[in-house]
Amino acid sequence: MTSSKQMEQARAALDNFAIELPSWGFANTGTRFGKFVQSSAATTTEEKLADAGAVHRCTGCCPSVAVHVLWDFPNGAADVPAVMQAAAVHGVRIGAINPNVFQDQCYKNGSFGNPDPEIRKIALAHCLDSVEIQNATGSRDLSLWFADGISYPGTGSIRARKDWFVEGLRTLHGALSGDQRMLVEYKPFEPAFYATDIADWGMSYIYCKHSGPRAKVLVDTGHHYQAQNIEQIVAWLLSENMLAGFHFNDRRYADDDLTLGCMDPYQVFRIFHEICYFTWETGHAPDIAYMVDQSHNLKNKIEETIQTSNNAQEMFAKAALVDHEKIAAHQMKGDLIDAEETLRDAFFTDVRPLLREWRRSKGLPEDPMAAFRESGYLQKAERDRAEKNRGAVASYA
Ligand code: PSV
Ligand code: MN
Repeated sequence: MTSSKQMEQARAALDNFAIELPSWGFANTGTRFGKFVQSSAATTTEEKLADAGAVHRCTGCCPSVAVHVLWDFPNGAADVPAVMQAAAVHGVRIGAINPNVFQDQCYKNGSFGNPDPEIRKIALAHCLDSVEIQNATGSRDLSLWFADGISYPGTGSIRARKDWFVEGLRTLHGALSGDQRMLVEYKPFEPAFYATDIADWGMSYIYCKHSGPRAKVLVDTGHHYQAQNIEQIVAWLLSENMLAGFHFNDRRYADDDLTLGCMDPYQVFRIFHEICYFTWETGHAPDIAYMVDQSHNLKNKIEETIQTSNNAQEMFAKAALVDHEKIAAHQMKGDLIDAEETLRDAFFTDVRPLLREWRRSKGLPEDPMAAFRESGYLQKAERDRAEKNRGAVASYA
């Protein structure tokens, strides 16, 4: 039986749970084999922000949008006023700034890890320009992902590349000020296939430690080997005060960019459980940017984003329902079955009535998907954008 204290815990958790949406999730993207163009997909940064605003209006839990510098700020800081204005019009904020040092031709052999010092300089300059954008937008987080690595044994010095990374990241860290943070994302595979320069959380952690106190780890749930215990990584990073953000998505085989929780909702729940357990034990919620990183080729992008935010809220509410006193006591006594059942009790509790009640209490639609469908937004977007999307080729796969 769920006690009223647990319900209160879940309501409070929802109050403080904001999910940041990726601007790139609203544009036509796809796989490297094919792109199925959606006539309603956003074709400009303004349209991406409008779509994010539509999601936030229905869900009330997605107030900010992560942006990718090359795709959303093609003219660098000069684009800031227009982007800020569009965000304000559509009722969202600009969130994490993502530099892009993986698409230009010069990055074939890497960016911060490139053996050519001239290319390393170009990559650093782009990241420093991104800090300028961060200053101008007031975004707290600079979110870094590097495609760097080598794809064939013997084709690069793993240690030299590490040293170049340390040098670049340290310099970049020095450009941050105020409350700004630098999030370092890891990924073991793709596009490098032999030795990625930031392949796992240990490497991210070490780079952060070399960089300075503003540098923390970002966990993208799709960036792990099969069967890796992500919640254990989360628990370790929490206990070291080194976890600053997530990129949420689900996967079956690799970095599949599927809807959060579609394959393994229990894993999402276990990740959130570590966070809620930590919050209960320490008396404070960790400072984590919960971001989505998904690109949808098949489902409608806006509806899918609503589905994702709903899944995230459901799993977070379930994790907040865990009876922490009880599970801690069972763990201390070695009551394995009772401890595990305490966790499972929360996971199997239907939180949908609680979510509906929470939404009502905030003046939000009880069913965000139905509200979005009733709004006619999608039909209008199709009408307005179909022509622009005809024959569109995605900018990123
Ligand atoms: C790379 O796979 C990644 O997860 C990084 O976060 C990028 O910024 C994002 O996807 C979009 O390409
Ligand atoms: Mn990511």
